[in-house]
This record gives sequence, structure tokens and C-alpha cells, in this order.
Amino acid sequence: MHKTLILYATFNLLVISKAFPAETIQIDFSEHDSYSIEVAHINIGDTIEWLPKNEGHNVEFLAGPSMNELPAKSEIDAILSVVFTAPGVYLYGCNPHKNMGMLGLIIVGNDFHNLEEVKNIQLPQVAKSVLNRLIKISQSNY
Ligand SMILES: [Cu+2]
Repeated sequence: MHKTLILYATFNLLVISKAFPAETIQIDFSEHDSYSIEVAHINIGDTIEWLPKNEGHNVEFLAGPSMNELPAKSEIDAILSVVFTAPGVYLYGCNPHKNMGMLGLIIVGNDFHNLEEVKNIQLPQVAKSVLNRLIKISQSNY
């Protein structure tokens, strides 16, 4: 939760200084089958790097504005690095644990144009309630 708040603070700074260089944001696979940052607001051109700090997880994109440009699901316990060039909402999850709610959202360029598509992703009820919580967080003031 602390990391999320720090990221939000960083984002506000980015909005203020327009010529800020592209950033790399690191998200860990963490204990209790979760990602260390569940909702990440980033700028176009920023990189997200997922780090296998806890074993048995990966990243698979479930929805996004440019699905054909996104990598296939990553190997379990592998590092994944993705540069986000298309604005919009991205939903990803961990293969073994996504149905239990190991999900993450990335909002690129504060753009929610494809939010309905993300909301309509088929998921079991537990995961759906996690997704709804993440969407609420993504839309709250930061
Ligand atoms: Cu997992």
C-alpha cells in the first residue's frame, strides 16, 4: 500500500513537469499471491518491470488497448519488462492465481477509453470482485 501511495505522488509530479523523462516502475511478485503494486498509473513511454521476488507467479495480459503488441504470457518466475506506448487501461493476471484474484491494473496516460472492455472480462466471482476494487482505486483521486 505504501508503494502505491508513493507511485501516486510521483505521478502528480510528472503531470507538473511535462518534460520528465520516461520512467521504469518495478512491480514485485509478492507473498499472499499478489503484485506489490496493484494499480499503477504511468505515462506513455514508461516501462514496467515485474520482478519474481516470490516464487510461482507470472504475468499474462487479459485486456488492453493494443493486445497484439503486448508480449505473450511470461514464464513462471521470470522477469518481464514492457514499454507501454498505447494509452488506456491494461489488465493482467498471474496464470496459476488469476482466478483467485492475483490481478493488476495499469493506466497509461490517464486514459480510460477501453474501461468497459476491461470490466467485461470473464472471471470467476472472487476475481471479479478484486477487479472491481482495483477499478475503483484507479478512478479515485490521487
Ligand atoms: Cu501467482
